[in-house]
Amino acid sequence: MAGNRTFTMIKPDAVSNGHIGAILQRMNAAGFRIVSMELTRLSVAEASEFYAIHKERPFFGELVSFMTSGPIVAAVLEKDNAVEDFRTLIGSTDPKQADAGTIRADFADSIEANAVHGSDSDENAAIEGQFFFGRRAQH
Ligand code: FUP
Repeated sequence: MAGNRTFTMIKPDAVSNGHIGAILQRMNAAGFRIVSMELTRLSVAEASEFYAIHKERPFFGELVSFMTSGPIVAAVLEKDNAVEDFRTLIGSTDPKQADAGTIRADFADSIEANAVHGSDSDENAAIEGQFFFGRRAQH
């Protein structure tokens, strides 16, 4: 059965471009409830751990430096079928491939500076929510 929680980050590009409010509005309008949320900044160690699955990829160093370049908004969101529905809402990783009307199509600058993160599985949603919020992700 699909879970009802996902984890998101509004990434440094979208925060510095002033899109926090517009992106949260899209999430709420699509039926996601905010369970936990924090404006914070990742250390190099935290970004490296979060993206450890990509550590052998050629873009890893640039990804870590981008994700630590400014504040992010981390949040746990709740909705039926949360992981899949949220990935539909944000669109493809590369904004040039993202469907019209998705968050990445409308707010992302590039495949790296792609405005938002969304968990890719229920298991990773739980791991990522725990990584940021610990037991507070359980509210
Ligand atoms: P997604 O699940 O859509 O966030 O995409 P991935 O897990 O494939 O990638 C995670 C992050 O790595 C992306 F958000 C941005 C970065 N990335 C690049 O910078 N270059 C690439 O070619 C692919 C991903």
